[in-house]
Amino acid sequence: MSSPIALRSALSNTPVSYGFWLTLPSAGVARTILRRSPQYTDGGFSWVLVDAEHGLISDHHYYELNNAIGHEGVSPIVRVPWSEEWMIKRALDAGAHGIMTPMCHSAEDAAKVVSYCKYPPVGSRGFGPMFAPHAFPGVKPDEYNEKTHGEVLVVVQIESRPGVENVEKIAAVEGLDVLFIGPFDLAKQMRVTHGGEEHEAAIERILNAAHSVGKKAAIFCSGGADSRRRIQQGFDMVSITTDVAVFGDGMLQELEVAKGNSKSDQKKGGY
Ligand code: 3PY
Ligand code: MG
Repeated sequence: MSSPIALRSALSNTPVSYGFWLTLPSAGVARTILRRSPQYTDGGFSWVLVDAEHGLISDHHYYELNNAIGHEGVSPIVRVPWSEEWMIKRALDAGAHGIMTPMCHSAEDAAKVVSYCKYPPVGSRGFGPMFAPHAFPGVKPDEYNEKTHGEVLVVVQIESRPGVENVEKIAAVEGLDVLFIGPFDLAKQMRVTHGGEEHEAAIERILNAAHSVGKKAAIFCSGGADSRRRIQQGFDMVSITTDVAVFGDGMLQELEVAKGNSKSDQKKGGY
């Protein structure tokens, strides 16, 4: 099945959908990473999480970021700061291919997010898609209104104790596509050790709840090894790392090579 939304196609047609976290409001950073990566059909990225919850990104950056990412054949998924209708509407009107909301605690919370993402009669999204189609290559204005908007991905984060306790009911909400685990908040909100038994049991329960109703399960990962482990556990969608982690680690690694403290096996030329 092919969709104007790359991530929707990737979730249907590939075993794992890879993404990364964009925290800097830079289309140049997003495009630089995506231009160096293979197409998602060859195992590259199918989504970028545009982080307006904890990143330096805000409302006025959405349009440019969504367009840059969308025109690389990849889906911009905007994590809005909170599950407010007006925040979701602004991100969708600026061309988000999907919305992610933090801290979903109940089926009612999830149903509201679905409603905010869809036009009536399904939901309550206000109408004004003047700019939204621009981030979908080849989609004409009427095509966005008639078809594409209904395919935008609805992703909620499960990262609290009530979220875990209600996760089977949340997963069953119609129109919800993905349960996304925020492992850091999950541990803190549950007041359990990150990586400990209760934390891992909660993660497993969320994964199973999603799969038991045919929904997708996703998780934030702190690097490739973490992602690998979660793929082997059965996750459908993993983030690899963040832009800032790569910049910080990469710069430090080269500094250590320059100081003779570690070896580089890469022969680099140019920038
Ligand atoms: C968390 O770990 O809490 C997240 O939301 C990932 O960014
Ligand atoms: Mg979180």
